[in-house]
Amino acid sequence: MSSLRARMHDRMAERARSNGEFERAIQMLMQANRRSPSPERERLLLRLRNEAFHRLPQCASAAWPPSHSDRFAHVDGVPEISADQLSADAVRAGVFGRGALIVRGLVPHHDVEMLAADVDQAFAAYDRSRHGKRVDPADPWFAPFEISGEHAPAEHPRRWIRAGGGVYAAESPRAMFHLTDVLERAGITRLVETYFAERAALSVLKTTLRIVEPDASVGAGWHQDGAFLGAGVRSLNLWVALTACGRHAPGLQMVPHRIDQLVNAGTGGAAFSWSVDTERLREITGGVEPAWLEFEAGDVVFFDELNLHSTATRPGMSQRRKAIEAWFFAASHYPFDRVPLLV
Ligand SMILES: O=C(O)CCC(=O)C(=O)O
Repeated sequence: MSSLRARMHDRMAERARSNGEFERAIQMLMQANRRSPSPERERLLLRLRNEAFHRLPQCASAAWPPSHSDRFAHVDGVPEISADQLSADAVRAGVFGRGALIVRGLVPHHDVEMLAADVDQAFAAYDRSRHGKRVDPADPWFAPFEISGEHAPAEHPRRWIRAGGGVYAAESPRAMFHLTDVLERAGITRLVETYFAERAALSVLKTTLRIVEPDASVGAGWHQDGAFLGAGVRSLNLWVALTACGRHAPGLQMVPHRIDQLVNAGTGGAAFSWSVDTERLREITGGVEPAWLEFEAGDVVFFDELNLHSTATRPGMSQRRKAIEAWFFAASHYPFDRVPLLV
């Protein structure tokens, strides 16, 4: 019965696609896949999301930075709210007023369990591949997302990402299907559009499944993601903890105030061209200790390309941490080399 219904939705998707109705085709395929998951359909969904982005009608972008309340002005550290207090204004007030906003318990327990298991599957499938070349075409957990055209990178960065404890979510079609489904069901996709006041896209080359080992040093540099993305983008990262972290497993550290521009990176003793050394960090924070964040599975933190943060490890940690960073961009200011997927 469910595969009959799925086939009906597949046919409706095919018709919508041939009429140029990409977004309807995506909705039909999502419905079909909820009933009867298929690796081919999950790969098709990724291609359609990319095509649908390029067919969006041009529309005026909203005034930026957006206006917001100052509800967190007197909070110490990174402000936090519970899931039932979440609104686009709260995210704007957190991100533009204080650099970030933590939302406790936003992703329901069963979705967290599913996404955490997806991360393991995606890493295992990637590691079974030959450096990113798929060995099993029927494997839903790893399928290279090949990028062609003027924005194609000279070398696909997936190996570098894997070495740093990441696998691109879009290279794990089943995980990406689950992620987009969770975001839609939890109302996060709609919230992000309200935040930008326009359509939003996730990025193939930024949205990452992460496993951080207790003694991780890779990726531990203080950085703003704008150092990779360039100036002038409109981004929002939804960082989701899939396991408890900050005490026994690596969490995040953050500068708990808004920084309005890209700071000079790669200076002094900085380990990377994109990272900031502790001396520069002290100048930026005025000597105030950055916030050390602790999360339970299902907690999230929203921040953008100007937030200065670092993976947080300390001696004696004994557990690994799983997380997803899901980078959204406003359609009108998309950094095209990051490869868009309409949500
Ligand atoms: O998960 C981490 O430890 C690093 C996350 C990060 O740097 C980011 O989301 O930009």
